[in-house]
Amino acid sequence: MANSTDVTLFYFPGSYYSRRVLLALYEKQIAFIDRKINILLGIQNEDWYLSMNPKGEIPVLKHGNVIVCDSTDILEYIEDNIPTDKRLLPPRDTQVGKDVMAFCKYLNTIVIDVITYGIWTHPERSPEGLNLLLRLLAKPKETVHRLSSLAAELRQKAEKNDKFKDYFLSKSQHWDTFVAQIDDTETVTRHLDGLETVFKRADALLAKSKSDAVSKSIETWLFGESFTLADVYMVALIDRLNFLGISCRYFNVEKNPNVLRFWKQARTRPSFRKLIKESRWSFMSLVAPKILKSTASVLMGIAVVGVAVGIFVALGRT
Ligand SMILES: N[C@@H](CCC(=O)N[C@@H](CS)C(=O)NCC(=O)O)C(=O)O
Repeated sequence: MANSTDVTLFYFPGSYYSRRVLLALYEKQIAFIDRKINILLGIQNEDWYLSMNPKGEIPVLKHGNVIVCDSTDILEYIEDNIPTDKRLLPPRDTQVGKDVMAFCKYLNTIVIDVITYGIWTHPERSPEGLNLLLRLLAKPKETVHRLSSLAAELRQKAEKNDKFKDYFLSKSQHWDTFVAQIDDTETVTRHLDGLETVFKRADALLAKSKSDAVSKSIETWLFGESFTLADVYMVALIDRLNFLGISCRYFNVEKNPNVLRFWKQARTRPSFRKLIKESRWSFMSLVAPKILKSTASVLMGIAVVGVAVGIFVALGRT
């Protein structure tokens, strides 16, 4: 591991953008101080966090005294300022460097939040069925309700917090618009359909790098034989679609088979294995209180009914 004890990552294990950064850090074997920010509890809206990232978003990377927000900027910063033997971004003045950057930019146009919550709140849109964890959390109506009340809570915070008033107001407006978007089937369908082109393009790139390879047995990626930032972005995308149970729509043995080969290869990488292993447990520890809370209310309900029936039966006997 690179000696990078002055690197701290503020992130949430299940977050799409955090996972890109985690993958890159694992690929480059950069050690870092782990600061999980539970966005389900709104920690990103606390004053200390907003002073670091005025957008109230994760991930954030702190390197010494330097604070970098936004996954794309973080990934580029790591490449330029935390050197290791492994580069994920070929020099920017080469054609391949430009191609990698352009493809990352293209993948950044995907509105992953609308896709994620669009499926989460309407699980019937997922052909493979939601991941078990999401099923435990996905109470469609409750989620829409929670997002709407989140907007109201943020408006209240705006009244009480002068320093970050504008932030809270704009975020509450964001959630209002967002709820309308994910509730609108046409909007979600448009975003889901848009992914068809992304996967077609990725498949064509993967087919080309395979045919350009000197040996057919060599592993190839989006832009040749090296695993690059473009691959990091693509892995994070497929990982998310897989979690939502919708990846089979975009690639399988017949449709975009080069993406299927890519995904099989990617899953065997130590960085991806580590991502899955680490995030499974840390994600569970963050969402477990919520699951336990809902399970506890069910158990409590059963207990109350049980006691009531017991009293009823006992009274009947006397
Ligand atoms: N453009 C940003 C997007 C970051 C982002 O949207 N993060 C989400 C989690 S995946 C977040 O912090 N959500 C919490 C909130 O907005 O309150 C990036 O690339 O890092």
